[in-house]
Amino acid sequence: MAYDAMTLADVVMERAEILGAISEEPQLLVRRFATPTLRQAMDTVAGWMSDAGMNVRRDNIGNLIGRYEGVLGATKTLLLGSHLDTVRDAGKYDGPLGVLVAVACVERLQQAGRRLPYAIEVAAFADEEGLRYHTAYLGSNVVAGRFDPAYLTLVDDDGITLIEALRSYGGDPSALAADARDSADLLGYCEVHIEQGPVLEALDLPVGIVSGIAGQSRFTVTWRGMAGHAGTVPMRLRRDALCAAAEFITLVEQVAREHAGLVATVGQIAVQPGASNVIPGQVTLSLDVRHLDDGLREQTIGQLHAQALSIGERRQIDVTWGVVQEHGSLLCARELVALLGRAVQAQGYPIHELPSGAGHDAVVMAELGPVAMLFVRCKDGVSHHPAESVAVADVAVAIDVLQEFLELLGRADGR
Ligand code: HGY
Ligand code: MN
Ligand code: MN
Repeated sequence: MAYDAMTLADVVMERAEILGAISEEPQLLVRRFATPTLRQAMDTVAGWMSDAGMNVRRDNIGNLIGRYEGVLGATKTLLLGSHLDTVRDAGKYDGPLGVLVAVACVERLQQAGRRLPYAIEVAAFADEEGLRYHTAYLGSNVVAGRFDPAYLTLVDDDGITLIEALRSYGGDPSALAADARDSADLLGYCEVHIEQGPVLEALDLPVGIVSGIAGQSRFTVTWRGMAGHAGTVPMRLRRDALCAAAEFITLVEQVAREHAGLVATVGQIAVQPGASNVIPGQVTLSLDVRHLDDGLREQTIGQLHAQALSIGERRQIDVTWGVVQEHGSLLCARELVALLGRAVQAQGYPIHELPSGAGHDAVVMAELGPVAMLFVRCKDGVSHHPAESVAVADVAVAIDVLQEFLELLGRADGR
């Protein structure tokens, strides 16, 4: 097989189709943490990694890590990768593209019989989205030594705790701390990912370089009122939890619209008891707030929290505000951004830097060392949706850019 970028890009697209068919549900793509479906996807990628000359291992949270040795005596390692778990009704490329492009670059090295002055490890992370347990980055947190054992008691929608899910997946919860990666040999981490936004398409650019990743805060907000008969309780005597939550949800949108770059989303809501003839007694909703400026994000959260309590007081609804997870914003490492820029220019494209509103495993991998990300144009900027798509020609550009980045890193400071 020729190993020019277009051929490799065709292989990446074929493999993305194969992974896109590995789902927990037949009608839509969903692949959650610690499920047999995720294991099937990991096993599939493990085969491709082995074919590319990589030694493959798995850790106890379910990450898959392929390693391609450097030249004899190489002492450093560069981490590449992304995630294989998905959101619900997902697209095929959010996560898998980064893993497959990284494997393609190793494949090209192997076919050329080449080794770099450092080793390459490609990580397929087991849980970036947090769909099952609502805490993003479970996989990369273990690699970075940031896994919080309290997560083990989290319960999914089927009442299965994380520790039970892990055990049935074949992981050893007591070994998670030992799976943390020593950072002494790391040159850094670089992730290729679809942009999940409209900027590159508007600029007619195939790739862009990520300048930074917006901080994000996730909450669970619970509204407790009083259930009652929909036909007999007069409106003035009601403590309707859903009406209180609805007032808050429209406020979330209104506040987010007040600041450029601020986004706030209520993506999940559960109503109890959930009968059409019963006044809702309890509502639980998710809240996701993001901005590149941590101060503005924190100020917004304080404002929304105070307004939730005020709505609750006025409506005699008990409001509880639970923090699920918070990550500060991250600036990508300038030295790696510069190398990526040279790699982009070497392919004949202008450098365009842009921030990421989406979170990525790179946020956590920054605990271990310098990180960089390369964005790939995606059609209409659509993501977290089955219409998510990339052009094979743009994937070919990403492969060539990453390959050039690997070479430049190998030549950097006389490695
Ligand atoms: O939610 C995010 O930003 C990412 O897709 N996990
Ligand atoms: Mn992603
Ligand atoms: Mn995502």
